[in-house]
Amino acid sequence: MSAQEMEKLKEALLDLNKAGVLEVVSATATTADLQAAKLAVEAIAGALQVVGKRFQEGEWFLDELVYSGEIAKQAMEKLSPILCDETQPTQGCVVIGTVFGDLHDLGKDIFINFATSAGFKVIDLGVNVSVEAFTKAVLEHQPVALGISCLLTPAAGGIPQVIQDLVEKGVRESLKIIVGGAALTEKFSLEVGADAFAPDAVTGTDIIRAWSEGQ
Ligand code: B1M
Repeated sequence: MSAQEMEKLKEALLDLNKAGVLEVVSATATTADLQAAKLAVEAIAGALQVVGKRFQEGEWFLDELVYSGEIAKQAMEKLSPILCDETQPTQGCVVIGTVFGDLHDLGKDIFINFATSAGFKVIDLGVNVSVEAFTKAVLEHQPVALGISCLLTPAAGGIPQVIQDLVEKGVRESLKIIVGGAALTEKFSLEVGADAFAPDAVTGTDIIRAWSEGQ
């Protein structure tokens, strides 16, 4: 995908031009080129940064926020099969979900695609995941790592609650915990007891790969 095509994709999303976005990603998907798909994801994520800024500054309202999210989700669904190469040898299991109170899933799903491509079996708990559901999945699947995504500052307090529950159930020491998402910082993540903060899906995948390999 050329810089021009990336710009076209970004502009189409910022114009809320769903047909234009899907046209570019469909063309990318037919090439089955992993690098091009990654660049398309980068363009979509870049556009969503601008959406967030427009929303924050009162230039755009909830309608636009919702619709841009829907377009991005449909675009990601087209790119997902390329990003999600399941032919790699297995690296173990990871359980992933978005914290309770938070419905954002685009970043989590990108991380899942990358982790799956790196050979992990991913148990996706979805969004708005309760403390009990996180703990139940950890007990059931005994993953190498638990991943928690969080984009809403008011929901971030749910993360230490999950970690505390794992401590109380005696399973905290048996797994690593990675957190990511726009509402979090490395400082907060480590303070609440996570083992790592991932600023992006690629870094997150590198971290869980290192854990899986015993580093
Ligand atoms: Co909302 N939203 N939203 N939103 N939304 C944000 C997050 C916000 C920053 C916008 C803003 O005001 N600037 C703001 C949160 C402010 C805050 O608390 N800090 C906000 C708000 C306020 C809200 C509502 C409250 C709006 C309202 O109703 N008044 C509401 C909340 C609903 C709820 O969750 N209870 C709401 C709703 C929505 C939509 C549903 C409309 C839609 C989500 C669609 C969806 O996800 N299916 C939406 C969208 C699209 C956004 C923005 C514009 C884009 C988010 C996104 O998908 N980014 C966002 C603005 C922003 O983020 N700057 C915003 C692209 C994505 C690829 O990035 O998720 O950061 P990200 O993921 C990255 C990394 O962070 C990392 O990897 C990804 C790829 O590299 N990563 C991980 C993420 N999770 C990871 C987990 C890992 C590892 C890496 O390990 C486990």
